[in-house]
Amino acid sequence: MTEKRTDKWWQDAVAYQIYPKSFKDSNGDGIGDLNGIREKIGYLKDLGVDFVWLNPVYQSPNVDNGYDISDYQAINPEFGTMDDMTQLIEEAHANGIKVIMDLVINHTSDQHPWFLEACKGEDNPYHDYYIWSDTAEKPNDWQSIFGGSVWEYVPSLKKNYFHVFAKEQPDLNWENKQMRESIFRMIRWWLDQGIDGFRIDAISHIKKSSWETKARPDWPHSPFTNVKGISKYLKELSAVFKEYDIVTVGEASGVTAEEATERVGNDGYFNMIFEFEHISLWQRDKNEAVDVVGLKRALGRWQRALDYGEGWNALYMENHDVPRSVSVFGNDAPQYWARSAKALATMYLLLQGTPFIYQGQELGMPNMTFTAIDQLDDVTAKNQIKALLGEKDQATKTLEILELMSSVSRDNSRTPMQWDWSDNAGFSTGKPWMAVNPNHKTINVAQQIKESSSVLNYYKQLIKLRKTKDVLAVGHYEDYLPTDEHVFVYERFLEHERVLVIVNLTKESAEITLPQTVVGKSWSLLLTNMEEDKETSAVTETVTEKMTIAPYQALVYVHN
Ligand code: TEU
Ligand code: CA
Repeated sequence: MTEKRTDKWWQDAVAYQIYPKSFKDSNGDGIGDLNGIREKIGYLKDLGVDFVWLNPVYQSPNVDNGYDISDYQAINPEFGTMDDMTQLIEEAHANGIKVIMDLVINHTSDQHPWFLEACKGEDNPYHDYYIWSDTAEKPNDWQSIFGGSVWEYVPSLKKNYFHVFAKEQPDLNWENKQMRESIFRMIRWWLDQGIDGFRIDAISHIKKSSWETKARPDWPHSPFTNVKGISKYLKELSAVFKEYDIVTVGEASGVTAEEATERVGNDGYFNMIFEFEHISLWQRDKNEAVDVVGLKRALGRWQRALDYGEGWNALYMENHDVPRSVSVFGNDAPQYWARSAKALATMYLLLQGTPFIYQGQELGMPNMTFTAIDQLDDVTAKNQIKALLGEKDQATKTLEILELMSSVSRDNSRTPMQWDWSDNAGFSTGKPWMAVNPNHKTINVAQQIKESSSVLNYYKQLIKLRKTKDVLAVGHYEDYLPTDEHVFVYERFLEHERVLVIVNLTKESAEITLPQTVVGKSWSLLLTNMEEDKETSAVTETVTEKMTIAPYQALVYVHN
């Protein structure tokens, strides 16, 4: 009699993010495509996910892998056709999987017809679809997120246009009503194709400050991130969304937990947002130890802020913009690789919110070891490499750059999905557009399906657990031991149901002392990532006041 405690399907759902270019190639050209995704619907169903988010598949010159759109209402031929898209939606739906798409509306490609028109002259009706300086002079020294000035000069117009990202990604002018109407028409058109919602790209940046505003010293992007007045546009956008029964997830960099309810509360603009606090804790250097206290503080703050119906969290540890979580937050050394991948999964998949799994994360795919500069593809990696190569002599510099890129580049998460042991990891019969990680010989889907204790099978267990226990879907959140530097301890509770999660996020074994509110209850072990050690004393079947938690050990207990 598991009566669902929520009427919102997406609160009970698990999402899976697909980076189409690297997921599955169906026709041997080395590029993943829509028909490749169709081939893998069975895999997704078996994993237990309820909806997929596709990174952009629209027409694009691919300066930023599809985030530079030249036609919103066309599929990039390298991914297939509109018919393939329709088929994909139909087949996914037939298998109980919904499909959401990426909505990139802060900017277009510089090859979009609107921008080509805009450059023809000030009288052109599309000129004001973009943002221009009054004169040849750059209005300020704001720095773009991808490096360099936000301004790019157009000689024929003797003016500059504004871009938050690459110069090939001119920002749309949200102050212009016609522009907004064009975007809203496009949104409705896609929703009428039967998709189930959107992940909304870079939405924090659609409003810009007045040109004389100074960037905050600690935050160069402050003049164009969550600027006062943005609500007007978010409200209009959400009114369009509300015409449909869909799910919306905003990519909300810079939004704090305190501000979140305005975005995702009952009258919010989105159903959920991707916050950046926890993920920003370590993008810099992999040698930096994980700040467990900081991670707990960030995640706990978001859990509490949106609990009790205040809003809803989107939970994630990876996406196409960040290196692999097992290498950054976990530990990809052989003895800890699988265990730490499972520890991270336990830690975030049982929080309150809708979990997003990024392709390959469910295998514990680690970062890539790049061995040649031309293996790197990402526009930001290339910019960074160009700047670094300028400095020292080439040979020594190259090695340093490769080492750096192997830990920080967005390309780490964009290597092809590892389906099997074969040469191209079962991703393609042709030459993959991007180097396959050599570790696919041991880390791949085929292998992990066979092994009962694999990371993949552990993910399946966690997903199943979320689905069978109401307390994990909608229960409240409470954490303990906030200052403990190794272990994350939290509880989910709903009326009489209680689940206790204990995860050591470090490579040191840790002693913890649990509070009486926890110890006073009787608990039994529901799940652990050290199943194989159950016979030994490493895993305790019940909760005691003093516990020793092994490196990267995860324990999930249920109150009897
Ligand atoms: O990323 C957006 C992004 O990186 C910023 O929103 C973020 O604000 C910044 O890191 C904080 O300073 C999205 C896509 O996910 C990414 O792949 C694209 O490259 C980018 O937008 C441009 O479309
Ligand atoms: Ca292909």
